[in-house]
Amino acid sequence: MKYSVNAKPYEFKFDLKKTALVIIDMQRDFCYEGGFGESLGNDITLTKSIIPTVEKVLNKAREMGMFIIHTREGHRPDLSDCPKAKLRRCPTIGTDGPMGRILVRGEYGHDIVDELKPLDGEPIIDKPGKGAFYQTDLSIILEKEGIESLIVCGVTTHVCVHTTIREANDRGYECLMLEDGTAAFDPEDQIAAIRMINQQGGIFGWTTTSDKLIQALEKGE
Ligand code: TIU
Repeated sequence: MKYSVNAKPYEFKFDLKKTALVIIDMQRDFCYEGGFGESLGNDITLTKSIIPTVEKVLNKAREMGMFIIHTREGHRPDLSDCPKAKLRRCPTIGTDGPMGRILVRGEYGHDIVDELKPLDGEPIIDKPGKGAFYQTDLSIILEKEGIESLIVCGVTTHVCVHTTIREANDRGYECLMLEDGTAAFDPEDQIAAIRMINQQGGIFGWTTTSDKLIQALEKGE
């Protein structure tokens, strides 16, 4: 079944069977007080605020039978997969916080927020970097499923969402980013990040809103 979404810079067309919803790093570490995001000096109000929107999209995608992928940024407990250069600029990684050790796999803060908890059969990609393709098995999973298009939401727009879309674009995937299903800590970064995707005729892909996507899914082509 084919669908067409009103998007920028023009209509985004996709085949449901060849499309994955990719939810980037909706972890407590980025959405709650005392996590990684806050430890870097950010206000997490905006990242937390998109949880209901992402939940609405996730529920619709599940209802439609879309392939769903969740990602988490984080490291092994011994931090052996955390580059020294990353640790130098993010020295809170691995330190104790109110949700456990910051950005460490297996800790409460590292996991995905309750509202967006993955279901059995929805792959979780644990990634050591910002991009979801780097040092992960995401490519293998997408190829095996015959995926050609990605609908991307999550946090943060200008960092992990952008890096993943840029990696995906270079690998030949068509990406639609949800403007209200993504968030940056600073609204100025959000505006710039959206423009950087859909500018120049869609240099990295398309952007739209969750309502427009849901409308398109309800209508069909
Ligand atoms: N710092 C920041 O904006 N983001 C990250 O470090 N990781 C993700 O975006 N997930």
